[in-house]
Amino acid sequence: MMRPDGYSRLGADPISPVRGAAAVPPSWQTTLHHYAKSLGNFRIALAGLIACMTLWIVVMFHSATSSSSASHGKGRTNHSSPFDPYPDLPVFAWRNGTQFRHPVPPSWPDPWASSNTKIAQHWLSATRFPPFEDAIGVDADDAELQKLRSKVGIGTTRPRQQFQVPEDTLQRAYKVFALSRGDWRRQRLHRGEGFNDTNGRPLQVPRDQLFRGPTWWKMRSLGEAIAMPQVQALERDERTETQKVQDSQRREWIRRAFLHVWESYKVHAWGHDELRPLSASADDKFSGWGATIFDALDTLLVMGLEDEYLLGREHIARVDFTYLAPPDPTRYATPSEDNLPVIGTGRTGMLNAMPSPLASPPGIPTFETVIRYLGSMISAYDLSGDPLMLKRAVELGDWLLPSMSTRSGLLVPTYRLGLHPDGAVVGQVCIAEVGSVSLEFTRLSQITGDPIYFQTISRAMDTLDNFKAQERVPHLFPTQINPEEQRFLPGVYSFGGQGDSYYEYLLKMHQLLDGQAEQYSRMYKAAIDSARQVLLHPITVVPGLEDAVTFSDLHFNEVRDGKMVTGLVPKLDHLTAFAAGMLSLGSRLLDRAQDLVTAKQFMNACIWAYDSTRTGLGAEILHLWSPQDPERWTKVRMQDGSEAKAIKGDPTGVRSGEFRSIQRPETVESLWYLYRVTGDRVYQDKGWTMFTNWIKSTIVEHGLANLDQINSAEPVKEDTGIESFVFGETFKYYYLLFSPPDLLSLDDWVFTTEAHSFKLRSRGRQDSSASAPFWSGRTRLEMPSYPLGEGTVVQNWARVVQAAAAVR
Ligand code: DMJ
Repeated sequence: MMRPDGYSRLGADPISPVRGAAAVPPSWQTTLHHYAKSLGNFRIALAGLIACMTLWIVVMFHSATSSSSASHGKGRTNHSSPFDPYPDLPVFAWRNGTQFRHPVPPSWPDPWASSNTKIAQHWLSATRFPPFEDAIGVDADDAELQKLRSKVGIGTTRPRQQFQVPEDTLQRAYKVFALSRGDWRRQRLHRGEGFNDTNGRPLQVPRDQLFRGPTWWKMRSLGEAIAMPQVQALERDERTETQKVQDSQRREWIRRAFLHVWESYKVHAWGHDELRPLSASADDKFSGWGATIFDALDTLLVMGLEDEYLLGREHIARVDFTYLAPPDPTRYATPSEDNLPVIGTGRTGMLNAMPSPLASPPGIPTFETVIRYLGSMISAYDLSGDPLMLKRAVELGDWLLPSMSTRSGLLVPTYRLGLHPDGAVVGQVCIAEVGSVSLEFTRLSQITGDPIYFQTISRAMDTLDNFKAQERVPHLFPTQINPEEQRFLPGVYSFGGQGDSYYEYLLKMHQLLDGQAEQYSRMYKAAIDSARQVLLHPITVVPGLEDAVTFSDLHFNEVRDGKMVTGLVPKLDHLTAFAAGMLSLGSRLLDRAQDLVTAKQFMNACIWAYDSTRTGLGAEILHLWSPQDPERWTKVRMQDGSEAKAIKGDPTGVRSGEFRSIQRPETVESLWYLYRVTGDRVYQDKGWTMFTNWIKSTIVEHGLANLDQINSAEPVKEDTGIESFVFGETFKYYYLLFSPPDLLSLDDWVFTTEAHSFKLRSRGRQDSSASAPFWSGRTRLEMPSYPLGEGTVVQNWARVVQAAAAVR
């Protein structure tokens, strides 16, 4: 399955050959022994034997990977290795495994002074974005800047003035929708489903109709809350004055870069999901509810951009969650007064038979809707106490509840609001999607006091906890599972795309619940122990790169050419980079010291992935050479005329890659966790270098462009939408990396997979309306006087254009 954000990442390369032999480590023998013991009859035992053998093969591959590290990493030759065609030649190695140097740029007055583009003076100048009072340590008294301070906290423009749909045209459109739904009603509706007769909107499935699980399922009772160990290295801000100045200067550039894109979004794409920065246009990949505004809400609050937040909340108040806009807005571009679509009086066609460019998507992407839309509103509520956010989060949460009204409790991946699965089977689903909506629903229960959301996700988590698989990598899940087919779990086991946040949420649920449910820490610890054995291995194919590990993908029992194949595909996937942050958080919360060592080693690899390219940006995926592949070596002639052997690849050690960048957050996310957990400023400098390289390569007049060919001197800028997570995650993590340690301390807040921060009850108050750490009170945040959910301008126009097309 390919997700809209290009999430799906199945290894494109053939599975690495499984060769070599090594003793199975005792821990694995024990695991496999227990595994076999639990198998009852002969058939099961046979299946178990096959599973054990495949796991044994995996372990052998893994051991071979580990043993080869000693020879390459240190540049020694290995005379006996069958995988080295030039055993007698010395190894050629770059320092830190990279031929490129990306020095730490200055923080002030111009980080891009050495580049040709006048970024600091032009796009990010103080004239466009006046700095905050006291926001920067130097130039704070500059007379020019003082004059500009009247604009503190504001962007520079109003959102695009959009032509409102005249009321009578809108009403006619609603009538068409109502008539068309009447057609649908003649088809069979399920229990609890229905439509509003006047406007055709779906009705919410009543709570008492929801399928809450088979009678044997009982909600586990929660235990006592436990005192969580301290996560952050420093309790107080112990930075020197010089460090504070430098941090504030860096923060200031990040704020201006954010505003550069945000302003452009306001002018060219307001209300749409994403801005396309080359054509200054928009797209609607996530239902057309304005994903960028939602995802940006808490970043606006954290950056102190309160006026921008007020604009955003006006939009949130109007979004109609029951309506999904067609994905390409150019097909229903906002008409003008003299060009109104005519809604005829002829026969009403079925809306679902609409020509495809005008058709609404069949449903919402449930997981994305939870992490981008629901999570952002809960976070905005926790940060500001804004009652509107709570109200709309509850509304959306209620719409989403029936998506888990399935036999297993796992969510329906593409869900039509108002539909009631009523205990139906869900089929094949992605583990990251079904396993990582728990934080959002749990926090919703905490802030409302209504247990239904937590109960609903608990049933899904119990299904995952109780999986009865005979053939499986213990405690891990492949990226695709079918809860109705639990016995065999072949497929790709990964910390990357489609696997990632399932593991992340086990740990963070433990934190959010103050350890009240043992299930989450137990599942997390078991999963990480297993992943350490089967997915984690040292990077040995990059001479000069010291102390670096990666989490590769394990392809387990996949059928290829009629044979079952198991093997590790050595790689470094940008999406896996979050794991360094997760492991460092877990090392503190669950007292797992070795996980912090691994986190640092994995961080080294992720930093190398940026350092080793020409742009200093990280690729989507790097497929690494297998340390057992003799083809990886080539002979090179040194300057002094002697011969040496070098590992192929650019970057060295990379066999092939996807050299695209959609400005993902995972690497800076982990830098931030490691900085907060260790207090080591080296992670800040790495982040600063990455940030300046990012802006240098991507900045264009209307935003920051996604790139192709990032490992070339001239990367190709793409006119694809800027993902909303750039506003919600990438910018926020960069900003926090240079913020005082008590700004969203990891001891007080837990971050969702979309970087939305939820208040921890042990430290903060349960009811956020009483405490609003990120709202100054200049404006009182009250419920709007107009009705909520009436539709944004974008939605209303799309509806009118659809209605006009539906009446023949
Ligand atoms: C985000 O939408 C979330 O972090 C998700 O869990 C996976 N990746 C993207 C950002 O890369």
